[in-house]
Order: sequence, then C-alpha cells, then structure tokens
Amino acid sequence: MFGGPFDESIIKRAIENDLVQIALHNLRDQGIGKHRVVDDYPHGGGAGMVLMAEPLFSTIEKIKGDSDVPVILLTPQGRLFNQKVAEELTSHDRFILICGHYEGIDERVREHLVTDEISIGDYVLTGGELAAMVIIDAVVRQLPGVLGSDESIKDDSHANGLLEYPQYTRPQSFRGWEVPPVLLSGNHAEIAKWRREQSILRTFQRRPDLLENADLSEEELAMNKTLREAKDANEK
Ligand code: 6GU
Repeated sequence: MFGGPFDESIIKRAIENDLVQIALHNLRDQGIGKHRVVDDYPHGGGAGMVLMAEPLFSTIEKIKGDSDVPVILLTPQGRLFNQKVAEELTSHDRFILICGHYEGIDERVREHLVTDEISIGDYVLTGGELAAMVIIDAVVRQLPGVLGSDESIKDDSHANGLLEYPQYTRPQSFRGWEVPPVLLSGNHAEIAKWRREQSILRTFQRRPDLLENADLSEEELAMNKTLREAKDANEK
C-alpha cells in the first residue's frame, strides 16, 4: 500500500535526498509458527480477529532496542491529528507508527508498549495504513529542505491557525473574471494586508471554530467582532 505515495514527487525526493528515512516492517515477519500467524479470536467471543501481543512486541522491540522512541498506535480512538500534532511529531528524531487492523489489537499492547494514540478523523478506515501515510506526508513536508522554499510552509492553511488566502496566477483576466487589483499593485504592504484579511474572512466563513485559537491582533479581533455582529444581525 505504501508504494504509491512514497514513490511520488515530494516524499520521494525527501527520501532520495536523505532528509527522511521511512522503514516499513511487516508484522508477519514476527508471526507465530509456520504460518506466521499475527491474529487470533477474541477472548470472550465476538466477531472479527484481534492482533496478538507477541508479534507486535517483538517487531517493535527489535526496531527500538533500548531507545525510548515514541510508539504511536493509529486508531479511531486516538487523539485527533491536526497541524499542531504534525509539528509536534517533527520534534522527534524517530517515531514508530503501528497500523492497527482487523477488529482490534490486544489491549496489553496499548497498555505496555504504546506511548501515544492518534486518529485522523471521526470516521472508520479499514486499517491504519492510510492514516500512517497522511501523518507521514504532513510531517515530512514540514522538515527543513523538503519543500522548495520555506515560505510556502508558513503561509499554509492551518500554519498560523487560519485558512490560507486566495491565490491567483496568469492570466489577469480569465473568461472575464479578474484578479483582485491589489495583487497587481506591486504594493507589498497592501498585498500582505489584503491576504491577512482574506485569511481571517475565509476562516470566519468556513471554520469559525479555528478563530478561537488563532493569534489575532487587537485590530483583527475587532474585525472578527464586526463580522460576527453583522452575521448575527443578518440571522435575526
Ligand atoms: Cl488512525 N485508523 C483507522 N482504522 N481508522 C481511522 C483512523 C485510524 N483515524 C480515523 N479513522
């Protein structure tokens, strides 16, 4: 499953340039018996299979040795992944992601091996692999040197707690739809001001929940208040 995303463009280049190393480990290599079994029926009965503790412990102990690298279980029960968590993960030299599968994993793995649990959203995936790819992508693009210019990271949606401002490229007029004149003015202060306002406006319209934690100046807080009052008045 990991071949596609890691063999493409930015992540591929990051790996080739040795900015990141991604190692895949197959639980089956530590599976039990001739058939390399990794799962078994749940004690107490019920549907589905449960990943056994032994293959997970031996796989991960082999990877981490005595080091205390974080062991993160990917599960819909984990804390919600977001840009802040992505930034937090970049602070570790290494981390291990466990892709849960089947109906679940033996609780002793959670209790005695796992140090963190992450979910990528309130929906259920068939396994943790896609979640791992999402997390790796979001983390790797933060690493120094991975993106062309570090500029593009700081303006990202969510990087400053706001959604990104609208972007335009050539032509200036497309099917009669014009680029906002301020962007053609060459006035860098005005452009920065317009973009900041657009970011706040867009966040207000689409994700007002984000504004509660965004870092706004006095003036911007006042703008937010005006927007909210106008909206409330409209709804009355
Ligand atoms: Cl991390 N795993 C699975 N299986 N489903 C999910 C998830 C993770 N995050 C959201 N849904």
